[in-house]
Amino acid sequence: MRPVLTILVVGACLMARDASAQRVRVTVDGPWRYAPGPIEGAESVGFDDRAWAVVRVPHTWNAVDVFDKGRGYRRGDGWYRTTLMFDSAYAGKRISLEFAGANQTADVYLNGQLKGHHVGGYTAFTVDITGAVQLGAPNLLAVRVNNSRDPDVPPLSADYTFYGGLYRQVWLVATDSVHVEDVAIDLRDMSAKKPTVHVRGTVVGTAGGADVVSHLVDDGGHRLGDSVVTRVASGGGGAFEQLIGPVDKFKLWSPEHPTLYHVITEVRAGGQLRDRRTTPVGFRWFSVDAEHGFMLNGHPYPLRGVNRHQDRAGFANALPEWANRDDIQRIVETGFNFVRLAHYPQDEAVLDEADRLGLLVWEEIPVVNEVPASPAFADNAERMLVEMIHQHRNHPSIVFWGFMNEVTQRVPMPLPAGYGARIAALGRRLNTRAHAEDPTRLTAIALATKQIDDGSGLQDVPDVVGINCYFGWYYSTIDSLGPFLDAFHARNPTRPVLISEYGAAIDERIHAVGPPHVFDMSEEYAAKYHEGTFAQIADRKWLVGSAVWSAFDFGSKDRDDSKPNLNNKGLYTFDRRAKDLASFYRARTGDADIVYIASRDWQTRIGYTKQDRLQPIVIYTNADRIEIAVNDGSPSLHGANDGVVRLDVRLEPGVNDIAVSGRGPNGSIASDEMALYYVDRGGFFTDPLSPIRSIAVHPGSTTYMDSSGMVWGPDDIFADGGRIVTGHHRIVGTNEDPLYQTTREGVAGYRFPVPDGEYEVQLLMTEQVHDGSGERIVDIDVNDTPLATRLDLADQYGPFTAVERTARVSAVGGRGIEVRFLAHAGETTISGIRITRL
Ligand code: GCB
Repeated sequence: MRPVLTILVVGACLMARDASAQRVRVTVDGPWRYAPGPIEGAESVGFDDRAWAVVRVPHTWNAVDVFDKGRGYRRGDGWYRTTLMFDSAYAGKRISLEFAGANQTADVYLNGQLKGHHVGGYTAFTVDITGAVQLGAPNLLAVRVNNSRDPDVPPLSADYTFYGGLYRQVWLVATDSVHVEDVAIDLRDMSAKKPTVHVRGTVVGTAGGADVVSHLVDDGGHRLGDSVVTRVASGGGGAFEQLIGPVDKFKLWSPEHPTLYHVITEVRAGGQLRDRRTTPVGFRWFSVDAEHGFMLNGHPYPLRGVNRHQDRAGFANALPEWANRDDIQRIVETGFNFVRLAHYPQDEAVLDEADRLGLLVWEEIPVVNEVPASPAFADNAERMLVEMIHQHRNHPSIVFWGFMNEVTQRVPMPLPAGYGARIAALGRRLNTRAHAEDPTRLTAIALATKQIDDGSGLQDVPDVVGINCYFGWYYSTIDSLGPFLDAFHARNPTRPVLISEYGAAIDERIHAVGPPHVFDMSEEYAAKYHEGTFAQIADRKWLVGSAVWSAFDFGSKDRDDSKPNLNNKGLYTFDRRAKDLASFYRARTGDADIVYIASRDWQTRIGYTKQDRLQPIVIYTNADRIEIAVNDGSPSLHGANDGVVRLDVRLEPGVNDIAVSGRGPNGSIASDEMALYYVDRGGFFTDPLSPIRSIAVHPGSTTYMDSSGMVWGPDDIFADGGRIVTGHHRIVGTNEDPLYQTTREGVAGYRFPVPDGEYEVQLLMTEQVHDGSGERIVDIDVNDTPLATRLDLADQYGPFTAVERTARVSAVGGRGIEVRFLAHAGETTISGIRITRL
């Protein structure tokens, strides 16, 4: 017999004391069954789904394929089925399903009947199933989700992955038939500090009329004020409107003190309490202008923030609630007061946490890059905007509604006539609608620097224009940001401007030896970029604020960086480990006293000579000066420059204890200590008994730590000729892409002056220049042992494929190890050499 999968929604809960006022809101945890579609008849009750996978919702079907080395990912149908049981306590209740997010269209069937359809992957939707539920019998819930590209549905293209699935919670909600359908709260006379809380909403099911009253309470449940009782007449639309206040004793809400109050709205009918809805309230007001930037509660308050994409290692976009909350906690702990939820509405838990922890929010709809002329696209965008505002407007953390990102950057060619004007017209339409839906928030869009002053007029549409600035990364130099901003400000003196994005790749495994270079992907270049960029931002008090791109590494299928399929500009890795650079912001924007040795990502240093023992370290701090002690040496004093102390310390082979301390702005002594490991590879070349058994080198001026902990250092001291070629193409057959992305082309050979003995020599190669056969043909030998004869990487393995060749060789007569290359066609190439003494 086929087991019935039941959801046990406990009837007793509905029958509790205040039976009728009790709302039930529980997750539909399944088990769910899932199968990739399309599947004929999957919505019907008699359909046999026993062969389907058992999954948990939230779920995405793209958790694996978006991270593989192939291009593209599955976009199409996916079916979910589960069974719901309702006991007699549900009789007469209004029962609905709330889908917090399904990417990107969904059809919801109960017992074979289509009960709801939703378009758009990032806003929630509710499906009323009251009439279709059978009490005391299994109810089959089937949901078809589809994440195909639909030219009428934003987003069409963007630098992030459009994972498909029922990827946010599904909630079962049961209420009395008389209940509060929605509530919207805004504050009046806030800036006079005598606020009145304005409560609007609708009550449904009021056949015999109902009474509505709202109370304002603090955290401890104490009442600060009540509305009068409003009679909602039967037969009307059920709308009510109430005032509470003026409230005179209250605490302001701010990131420093996020004091929350609640409005409790109660409905009575037939002499009974039927429903109770709780809505958060934070007493704050804000404004922007082009002179003072952002003002919170009457004071200039520069927004210092990050952008957040929602996906995370191990979950993709199918996050449990805690993971959404955890991200907000991390952002706050890193010292930020602002987040831009890029590039789409995010989970309710994110906003709840932002309210609770005090994080100001820009939330936006996914109108990114491509905007087709289709009226349906524009209608969908507007509907998403309205859904986002209705769903999240009661969160005091939200200050900006955003509606476009870089929409005129990737334009179709040839440019259709009137293209810019059409996009600006859509911008005006969305801007007007956002203000009409919510006059209490400001509007914002983000433009790329080259879209500024493009004549479309788009930049003048929203209240705040965001500019995504990548000076010193995608273009120009780090120092050009300030002059660019000043020129824009001079031309547009009344335009409030926010730096909606700035960032650079931060690969925590890659470290620059010597001066870092743009696109070497090292954390050192990123440090230079962030330190330089932030200093220019902080100097310009007229800016509304700034947001780092981005808080966390995030999925972007087909992006070829040092971490394929990811955008690695996060201050945290995809699995939420803080990169050292996160602490730069703790020092620059956080409140707590901090001294941090920024070498957690570069704990193992290597070198060959005594000079190499002098190693750079960076300290991030908000103390003016700090003391540093290395091992048993006496401490030295160093002044901090804009939160940064940079110096060279002399390390001993082995473990080195570094201790730093300094008095922070709050007066406390902050301190930090860590061990740095120095591996003296010199011994490998001088002492056959050295504990150093392996060395590894690769072309370029960085070190790279692979997943086994081996540090690959620059190869230049061993190489004979050649030039460095770096690309960022994904490499098939390895997880160590950066090792293969840089090659030495045209190298004649290498000499490693090792002592006599037996060695294993491993060569890493890839073809990143040619794609045809016969274009590069090479022989390689190691101490006369042929390792490759007429090797044609493109022909034999295909381009961008990791190739490894290993030889065992003897070093005799003081010859060391010699690797010789001979090209029959094209040039020689090499990506890395590892040598192990046997
Ligand atoms: C941008 C986009 C964002 C990208 C980012 C980048 O300007 O708005 O979606 O991910 O640049 O890293 O290139």
